[in-house]
Amino acid sequence: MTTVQDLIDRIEAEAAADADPETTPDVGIIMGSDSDLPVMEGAYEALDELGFAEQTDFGDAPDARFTYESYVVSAHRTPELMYAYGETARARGLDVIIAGAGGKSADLPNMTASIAYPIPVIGVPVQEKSVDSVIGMPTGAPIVAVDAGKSFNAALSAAQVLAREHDAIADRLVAYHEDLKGGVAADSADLHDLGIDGFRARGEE
Ligand code: AIR
Repeated sequence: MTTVQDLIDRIEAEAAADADPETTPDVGIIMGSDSDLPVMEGAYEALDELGFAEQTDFGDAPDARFTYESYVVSAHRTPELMYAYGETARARGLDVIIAGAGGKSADLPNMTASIAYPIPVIGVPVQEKSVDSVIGMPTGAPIVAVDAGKSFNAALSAAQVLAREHDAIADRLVAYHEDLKGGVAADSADLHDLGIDGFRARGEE
């Protein structure tokens, strides 16, 4: 069975490999527990929608130019792994980290933000009660965060960070927003033109 030390050894070896940045994951998704997955799934959904591919083997990048990876990392159960992940983020070629945690002591995002600094960390409070512990950082120790459960938005924010360097991602973000606008326009016209009963019937078809 894989141990925490195995994972630390793995990511430290990857950090030492001096890999071509085009082959390393661009976004790292970490979460405090696999029980956070139902909430964190929005981040995967958004990245997939923007054309990112999942990289499951650091040494074997998928064909897609932009990629993400993910791990379960607990600030309290595996602090050594959290430290190693944050500390090696830059050397492993990550450009931005999305970190989600739940409960009242949701410390993975805020601690990772300090350890991985200056790599930006986008915190996802998995529950409403996690918001304060994710965003409550002292002056000089920044974190970017989304509202409780908004992992989809966290991924869009991560893409915005990458878009400063990569026009292709900026184009995908703009196209995504145009789609959203189109959806609202279609709903608006249907609500008006079909009337409320017709609009409800549309949803039942
Ligand atoms: N958590 C895990 N390690 C430290 C913290 N704060 C969080 C997880 C999850 C919650 O504790 O992010 O939201 C409960 O985890 P579990 O594994 O008991 O379901």
